Amino acid sequence: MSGGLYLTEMQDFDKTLDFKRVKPYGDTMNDGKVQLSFTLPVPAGPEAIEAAKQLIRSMGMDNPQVVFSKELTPGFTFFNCYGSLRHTVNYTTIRVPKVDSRVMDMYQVDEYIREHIGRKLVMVGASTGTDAHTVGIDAIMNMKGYAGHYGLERYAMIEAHNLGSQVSNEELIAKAIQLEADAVLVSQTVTQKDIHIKNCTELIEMAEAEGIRERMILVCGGPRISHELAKELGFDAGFGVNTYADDVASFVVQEFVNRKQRK
Ligand code: B12
Repeated sequence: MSGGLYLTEMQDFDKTLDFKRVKPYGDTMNDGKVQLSFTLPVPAGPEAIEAAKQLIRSMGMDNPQVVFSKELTPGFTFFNCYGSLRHTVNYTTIRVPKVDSRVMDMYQVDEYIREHIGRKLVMVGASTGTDAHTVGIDAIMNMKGYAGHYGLERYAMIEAHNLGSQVSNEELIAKAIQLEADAVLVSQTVTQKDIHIKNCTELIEMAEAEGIRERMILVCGGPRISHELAKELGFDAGFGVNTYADDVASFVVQEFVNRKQRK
């Protein structure tokens, strides 16, 4: 179902729904109900509960309710609360930059490569810099894949090389040149002190200095990576949480073919 059609059907379903003034939904449309939990560094008791309620009001919520509170350790209280949010959001004006490609499954990607490219595509991936997190890049590349989606190593028409974690940008670029990679996949999980920005910027600068930037499709991914950020940093695409190999492979193969057609 297309997005526009879906919105119309939703408004037919409930006439009080206004996509220009959307509120959280609990029991009834526009009730604004929000559930939230937090900890305050104060002793448990009636004063703690009142403090939590006052905070919820100052967050823009009416009818604050503390439905559960418990001392975590002396001097700290945990709360589960409800409130009705006064704020609304204009959903109709929201535009989020997204990777622009048709998502295909593994079999369709392999078939697309056979038909439009006629040879295996080489993809080299790594978690770079000091980043030791491997689970993200493995989810995309390892044969067994992630959440029921096979990884790139399983694709018949993709030659996937997973270099693992803590790979320096020099090492990744050298390997990409040696393997004549068509795509380089960078994973960044740690973002403390903006280390991911430094890592990614350095990679792009090195790729440009080596004269390979235009020859390769550069993709970045990680839980705090958005397509918008990746583009700003000089990558061709960025992928965040809940990405599967299908998404990445689909983007790379279509971008590869589009580039050939533009030449
Ligand atoms: C497991 C884990 C570890 C393990 C890693 C083991 C391993 N072999 O990977 C260990 C214990 C080693 C570890 C260490 C550290 N960790 Co840690 N870790 C985690 C944890 C719990 C889960 C991460 C994970 O595996 N997620 C599951 C995967 C599947 O999800 P994902 O990474 O988001 O990947 C998906 C997408 O992002 C995307 N994707 C990811 N990469 C790529 C690449 C491409 C090309 C594409 C297309 C897509 C893509 O696709 C994936 C699948 O959908 C998170 C907290 C959390 N719950 O997320 C903290 C977390 C990431 N760690 C954190 C920290 C701080 C650290 C340490 C610095 C702690 C310390 N002080 O020592 C060290 C870092 C060491 C280092 N040098 O990097 C912080 C990061 C905070 C930040 N914003 O920087 C987190 C968020 C915990 C926290 N809340 O503080 N960690």
